[in-house]
Amino acid sequence: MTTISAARSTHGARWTIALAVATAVAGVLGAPPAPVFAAVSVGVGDVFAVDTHGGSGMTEVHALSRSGNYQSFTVHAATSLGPTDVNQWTFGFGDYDADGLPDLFAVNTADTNGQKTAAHVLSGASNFQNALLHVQLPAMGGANLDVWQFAVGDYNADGRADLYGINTRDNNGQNTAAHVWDGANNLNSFLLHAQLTAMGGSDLAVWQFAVGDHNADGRADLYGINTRDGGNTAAHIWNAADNLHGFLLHSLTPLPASDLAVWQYTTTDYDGDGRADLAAINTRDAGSNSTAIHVLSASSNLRTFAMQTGTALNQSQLSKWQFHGWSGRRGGGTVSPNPYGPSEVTIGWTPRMQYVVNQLNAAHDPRFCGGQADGSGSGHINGSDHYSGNAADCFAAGVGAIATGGDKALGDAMADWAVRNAAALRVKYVIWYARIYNVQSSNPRWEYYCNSALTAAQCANPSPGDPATLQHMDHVHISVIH
Ligand SMILES: [Ca+2]
Ligand SMILES: [Ca+2]
Ligand SMILES: [Ca+2]
Ligand SMILES: [Ca+2]
Repeated sequence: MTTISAARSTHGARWTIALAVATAVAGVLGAPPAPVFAAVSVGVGDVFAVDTHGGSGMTEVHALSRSGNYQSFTVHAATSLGPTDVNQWTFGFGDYDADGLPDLFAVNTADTNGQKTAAHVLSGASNFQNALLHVQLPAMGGANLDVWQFAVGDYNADGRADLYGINTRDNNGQNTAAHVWDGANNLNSFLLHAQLTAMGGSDLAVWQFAVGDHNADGRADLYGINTRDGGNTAAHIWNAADNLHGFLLHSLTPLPASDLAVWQYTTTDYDGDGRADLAAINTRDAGSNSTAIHVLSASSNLRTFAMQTGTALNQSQLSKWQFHGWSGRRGGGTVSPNPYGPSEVTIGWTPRMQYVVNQLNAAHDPRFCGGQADGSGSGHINGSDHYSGNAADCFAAGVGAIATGGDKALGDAMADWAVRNAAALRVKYVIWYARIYNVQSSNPRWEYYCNSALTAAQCANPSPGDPATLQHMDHVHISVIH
């Protein structure tokens, strides 16, 4: 195995493209060890940009960073898939193997000499190198992408991403129909066939479809974008919980009518409320001389912009690029204000802390939460909020482990959730992965954390076991105001 890394700079961002090249090693018997790749590092609200003819010679995945206001990238990956033709291939992102990381779905609509449609899934855990699945879709021949559109989302809230296929000319052109292949059954069976309510046949030169969880019930709903509703772009959302029969929303957005040769629509949870916001991508924004993003918030019923900006990606062409948002492993739900006042208890959590734990369990499903101590001394430092029931330790990895991969992504998501909802939840501070966020600071931000029971060297490089736990490499600590 030889690993070649190439780096170049643009827009101040570091581009690192790692290519793994298998080579025979003379004199070594047996199979070479499996290559180990760093997992994809992506945040909720990021927007993936698939470059079908990347400079590496492969289909590449890049991701524009939400936390960087889309002025920087979180991902640059040359996938194990060669260059692809957007007239034949289409893409989506979802968590196929339930490890918390987004996987790349690549759909080949002209497999077996055009006779079949096939889906390839490349794992986020391998930075889109290793194949999790290659399957020909049952009951599908080849598909014409002028008629069919594909999208990825979790239809049945089992934590595994499913594949949606939209046929805009079902029933001899009289209807638009949605089919959903079950991720938990390796896309070998269907979860749904449905003709969309109040839709005749549709024209993909005018309509675009995307999926995302609009109402935070964990099920990915179908967004239909009509780019020429009078002078505006309109959105309609069919409810997954109602088998895409009833509507969740009809919205005339503030976007003017748009040209699908230049604009693309996707969903992403920009504001982290667990509801999929609509991202309108203008690939040829003259004002910023870049690919621009306009985000319409789900909480405003897609009527208010949460963000409009040029990005770190130059102007692009939809004959080469495709865009898809990332809303996280599951919806976070809407957080209502913590109804409980401060109080002291001798055993267990205060109602205020218990409320946060309940909300976190619903939003992000930690391995377990603990850390309610009775004050008799249980390893926590003197004065710890644990002794008054005002702190919880919620584990993303095994106790004493240093979280990696999906465990790290889970911890990141839990910590990010606690910080973003700090005001509503009455959070005082959060500690995760050797960083602390003190909400009550005059300048609240993530800062380096070193537990007082450790030396500086141990803090900087904690070993598995107690040092890893003390540096919060395995769990997220949340304290509430009391
Ligand atoms: Ca995954
Ligand atoms: Ca599913
Ligand atoms: Ca939903
Ligand atoms: Ca949202």
